[in-house]
Amino acid sequence: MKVHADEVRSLFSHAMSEMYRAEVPQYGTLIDLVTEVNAATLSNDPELEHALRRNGEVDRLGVERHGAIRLGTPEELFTIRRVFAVLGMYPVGYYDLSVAGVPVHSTAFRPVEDEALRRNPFRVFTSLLRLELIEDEGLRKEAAHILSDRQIFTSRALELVTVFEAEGGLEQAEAEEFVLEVLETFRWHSDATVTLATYNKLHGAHRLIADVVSFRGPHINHLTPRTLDIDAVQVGMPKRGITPKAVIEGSPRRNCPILLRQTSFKALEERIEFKAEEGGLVEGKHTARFGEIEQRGVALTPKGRKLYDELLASVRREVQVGVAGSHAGAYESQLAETFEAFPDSWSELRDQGLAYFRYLPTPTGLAAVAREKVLPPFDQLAARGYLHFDPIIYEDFLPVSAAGIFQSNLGSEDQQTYAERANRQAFEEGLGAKVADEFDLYAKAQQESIDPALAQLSKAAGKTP
Ligand code: OOG
Ligand code: NI
Repeated sequence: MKVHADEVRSLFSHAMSEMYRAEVPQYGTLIDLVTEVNAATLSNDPELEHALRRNGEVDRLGVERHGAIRLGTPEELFTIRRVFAVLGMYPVGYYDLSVAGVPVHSTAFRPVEDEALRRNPFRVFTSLLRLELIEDEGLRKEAAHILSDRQIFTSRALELVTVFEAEGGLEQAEAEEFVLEVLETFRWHSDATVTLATYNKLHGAHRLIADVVSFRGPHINHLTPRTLDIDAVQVGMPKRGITPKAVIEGSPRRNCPILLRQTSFKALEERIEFKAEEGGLVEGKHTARFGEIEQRGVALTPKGRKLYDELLASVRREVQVGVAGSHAGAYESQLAETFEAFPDSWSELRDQGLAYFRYLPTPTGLAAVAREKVLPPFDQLAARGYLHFDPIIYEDFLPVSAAGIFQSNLGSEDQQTYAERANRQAFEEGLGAKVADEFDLYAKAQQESIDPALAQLSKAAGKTP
């Protein structure tokens, strides 16, 4: 019998978490802190606990996390899409980070169906290096040559992808083997494939280029658990010896969380063995891996997102936070003040069409329509208490936040700008598929809750829907 992709993804996300915990001790500390904060938040807020339970989110909370990798070539991107498909993960969204001085563009591989998201929402933010943004032609060619020589997937992983594609699934033993094989692609290597001199040249062009080109594979650079109270975790981190970045990315703290708030802590500095020009090995260091936490809120409609983007842009025009954290206080007060313009109750967010919700008929509503034998128009149902609505959680990423996360781990010396901008078409050509539109997915999830809710109410009213 074939194993369900959701099951393979759960095995995989668990294996990744174990690997990362063994490799990066601070990740384990962070997981413990997040687990404590989440338990405390749920016990202090029974209403939140009920809402999460209705939405099937309580169970996924403990296993929920995202990771990130950076790939070197379009061929790697093409193959990773096939690998993630075995795990029930598909590319959603296009993120252009070149505007923020990071020479990559990205997508997020994630489950897309409600049921799959409930089982395990594991996501991987996947970036592709844009070598065309390296100005020095010699270096660009050298980097391309180094990358063309590497194979980031094991041959058995590739075989099993082919089996999956031919047979529409993997058997249990194959699935377990696949997870172990794919783990190899994400593993850290403390030995570089290049000389220290080449590493330094690549590093001079951009630290990220050195990170992608100098190693055998796209090591996972962070794994991020989801917290229900990011402010509490931010405050709790220093007490456990972890220093977070100066400000939390995203909206300010609100009653009704929107989109995504994130914070990270600095990469470890790790010892690396480089090849020596004269043969043998030479020791150096490299920083790539870091920690991050996130709090997820309601998915916004295009109208809501436009408002969010405008408010955030205005704050960032007013106050720029330095890499070392200067002006962090001013930024936070400006953010709080500016976001007062963003409605902060579920009913306003819904009435103004700013966010997506999942609907359920209420017992009151079912009883009332059964008595009255009529079904009031849709837009009156929530106001009358016939329909209950819960926020649909944002499952994606935010380019401005992602740029802030990249930058906080790169350091000031790497701030630069690139003339060339988004190139979604080239990205999708490499990927070998179109990326899904996140708004379409949320609108569909909302509609898929409205349809059965209305059918139930119609049935209670004695009408055929
Ligand atoms: C990815 C940074 C972006 C997020 O959560 O927005 C990211 C990277 O550093 O490779 O992970
Ligand atoms: Ni992240």
